[in-house]
Amino acid sequence: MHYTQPLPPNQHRANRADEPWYILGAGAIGSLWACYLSLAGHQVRLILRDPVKLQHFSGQIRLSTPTRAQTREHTLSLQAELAHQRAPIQRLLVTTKSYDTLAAIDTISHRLSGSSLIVSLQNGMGQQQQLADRLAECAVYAGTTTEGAYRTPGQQLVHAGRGESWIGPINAAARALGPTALDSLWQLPLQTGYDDNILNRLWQKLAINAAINGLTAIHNCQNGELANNPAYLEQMQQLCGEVERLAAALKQPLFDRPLFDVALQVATATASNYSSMLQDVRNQRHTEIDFINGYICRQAKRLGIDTPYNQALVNRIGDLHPPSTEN
Ligand code: KPL
Repeated sequence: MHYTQPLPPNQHRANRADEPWYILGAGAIGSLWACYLSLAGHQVRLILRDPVKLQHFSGQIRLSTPTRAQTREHTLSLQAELAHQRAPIQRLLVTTKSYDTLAAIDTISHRLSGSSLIVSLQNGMGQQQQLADRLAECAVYAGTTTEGAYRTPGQQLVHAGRGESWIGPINAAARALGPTALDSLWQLPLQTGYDDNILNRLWQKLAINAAINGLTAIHNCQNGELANNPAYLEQMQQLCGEVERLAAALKQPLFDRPLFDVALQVATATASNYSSMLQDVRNQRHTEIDFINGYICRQAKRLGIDTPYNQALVNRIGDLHPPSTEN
């Protein structure tokens, strides 16, 4: 990871709190944050890359939040625009798929400056560092979330599962600004914390995704089915062992108990979920395999560690749907 010295604060910074939040990647997670930011009174603008999508965007998102007692419904009016606009972007949430990050950022780079705040909230690993390198003059934060959200065919956004999110700095400019620059995110009614050592959180999520997502995709099953099938459990055990060996070699702490136990607990707690990778495969979209198990394999190769189970999974998923590859 490259760290750079922060630029001196400039006049834009003082007024950043009034600036709109731009959302790059208006999938379920991006739309969820867009809705909560809008409900909290912030200006929000979705950045769409495709003129057809912009044409079809109704200008509203219907957010449905089921709780045990009732389902709350909100209809939010949101603005959307194309990337090539010129208005400067001071606050940006990046929620694209991991493999799309740099291409998406390139479409708006002319709107970013040394006073822009960037927050990546994505699965996978590698793209956050690429973002920090590409936008070294901006304050770049990265985060991870277990909030569950999906869109229905009727364009409703369902906030299906309450999770937690962690955000922290990944370059020197963000480290210098610290958490207060992101006050608007902490004030949302979502469980979100600031962690200076965000890399650790990213690794924990990466390890869990490496143990669950690809397996559910090749076996075409819900997360909970992994826990009930001895053959799947054996594969999960092997994947976890390889990830743990790599983490140990990198001196990257994971959990205070075996990864397999944690992954099993997550698979059981999210038993009825279809993992994001299975959803991608079913919808014939690119998967994030290259930024999850693929990342593990690339790092392991650098250190001469064998990861046959992770590599086999990358190959199998590649056969199902070619991943969008990154270095
Ligand atoms: O993060 C997930 C994903 O599907 O991407 C898990 C934790 C596996 C839940 O489905």
